[in-house]
Amino acid sequence: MNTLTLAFILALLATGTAARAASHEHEHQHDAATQQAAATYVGIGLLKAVNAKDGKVQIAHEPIAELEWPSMTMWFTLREPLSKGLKAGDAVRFEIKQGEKKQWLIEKIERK
Ligand SMILES: [Cu+2]
Repeated sequence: MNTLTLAFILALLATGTAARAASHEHEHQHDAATQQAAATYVGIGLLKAVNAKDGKVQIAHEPIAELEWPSMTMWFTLREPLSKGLKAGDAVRFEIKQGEKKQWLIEKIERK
């Protein structure tokens, strides 16, 4: 990848992230606080890709303050197969827990 391509991708990411963070900020903070005791964290994001074969989804998520995570795009492992109603491009709300191997598991995911 050359420098110009990289700069273009970074600019795209920054634009999308700022818009999403602004629109959902309040609801996100409220949800996260109520889930903290069970060590389950709530995230809001955009479903980017689905790998049904390996049971994984890629999500561009907003910051998750309790985990000190900035907004980013990453893969998560699904605890259960994804509901057929969900597809790439959907805005989602999800709950995650860290598994025994330190991997992040999605306990629950639904269209937002
Ligand atoms: Cu992340």
